[in-house]
Amino acid sequence: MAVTSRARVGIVGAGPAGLMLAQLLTLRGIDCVVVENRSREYCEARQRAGMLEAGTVAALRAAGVGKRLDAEGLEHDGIFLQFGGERHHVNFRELVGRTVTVYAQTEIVKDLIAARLAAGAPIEFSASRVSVSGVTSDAPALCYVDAAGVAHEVTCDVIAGCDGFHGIARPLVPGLSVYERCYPYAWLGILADAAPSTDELIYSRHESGFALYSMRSPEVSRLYLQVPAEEALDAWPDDRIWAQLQQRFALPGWSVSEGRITDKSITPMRSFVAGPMRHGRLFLAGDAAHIVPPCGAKGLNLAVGDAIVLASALSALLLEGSALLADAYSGTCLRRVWRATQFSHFMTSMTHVLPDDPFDDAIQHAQLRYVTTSRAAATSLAENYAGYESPSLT
Ligand code: RFL
Ligand code: PHB
Repeated sequence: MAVTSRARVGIVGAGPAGLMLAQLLTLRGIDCVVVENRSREYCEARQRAGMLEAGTVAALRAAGVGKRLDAEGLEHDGIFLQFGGERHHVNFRELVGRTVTVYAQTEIVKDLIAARLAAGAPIEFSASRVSVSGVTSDAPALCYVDAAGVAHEVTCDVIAGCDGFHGIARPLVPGLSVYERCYPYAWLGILADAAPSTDELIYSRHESGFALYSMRSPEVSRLYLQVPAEEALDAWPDDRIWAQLQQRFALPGWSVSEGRITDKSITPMRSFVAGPMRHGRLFLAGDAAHIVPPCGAKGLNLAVGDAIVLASALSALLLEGSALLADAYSGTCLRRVWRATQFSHFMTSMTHVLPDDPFDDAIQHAQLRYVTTSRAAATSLAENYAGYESPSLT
């Protein structure tokens, strides 16, 4: 027999989308349960995103989790675009009056978990057999077995599927429209104990492939290399990685500072959008509904954006009985998602090398020259990178 209980909102997944939604609902006095199938340690260590739009920073502050972000986040005025042996600065602050901030997803997840636990609200980590039922009824249920092996059935008003790309929520939406593009390359990402030798991120298009220079702190670098899709990690010993990074970022009198590699992984690149993001009383948020290639740094920002829109919609629905925002939720999110999908596709296509494709090569150089010489083109890039129509907490 399962232990039965009630919560207004059942949240599946303790990634940025689920944790931010839980934080915002709690601040509005709406109780929720958060069920996560991985351990707390795993969630807090999973290396992923790092670049936050100004709107995301403002939202995290307004949600009461901005203290460490303000102390440790690295504010950036723009990015460098490198190609043809030259490095060009695109200055967002000057072009659109906004900045971006490097603060790792691991730290946001830690801050949100700490805030929830400090408020006395639990998170069911290491849950198993997580399932959702009755989403077209008035009382959907979230069932799971907790870490101690006890079965639970939580009756809710609403379920939020914040369980990422491989979760259980999206398949519960019938008649989903799916739009997908898989790219013929992947990103090999490393974390290294090395002081970054650049103050802004460098997106470099080189004949050997794309490379991105990012960072996590004044002592830790985060670097990525374009590698073929389906590439094995074994093919990339540390010395090969550093040699490729030195080659792809090379400029006279400048080099990448090297150090001990502490994390290494390969991520496939895909664009994926599924809609509608709602079925009955089930709402999808974040990677559960959409994935963008990481070039352009949109995934985490979209996940936080969905959580903001959903928190307002659920407050109106559950506290005031108004379904207006809930009915508009999917359309509101998908408009922003498609803007970010187009931008990420644009950034990826402009900088990643397709072997033996001279036409694509020439188009890329024409586009890179355009965004680094035309103020109008640079402004468009800056406006999208810094966040176009990001939802805010009001
Ligand atoms: P997440 O982070 O995948 O969290 C989903 C959570 O749900 C759990 N889960 C389940 N829980 C219970 N029951 C089940 N059946 C479950 N199935 C899954 C999972 O364990 C997990 O804890 O999704 P969310 O919250 O939507 O957040 C999305 C972001 O994580 C993602 O979009 C970003 O990391 C993407 N991304 C970047 N985004 C940016 O905005 N800026 C960046 O600079 C950036 N860089 C990146 C990235 C993603 C990368 N990878 C590895 C995909 C760089 C990389 C390399
Ligand atoms: C990162 O710091 O991990 C990062 C930054 C910018 C991107 C992707 C990833 O476009």
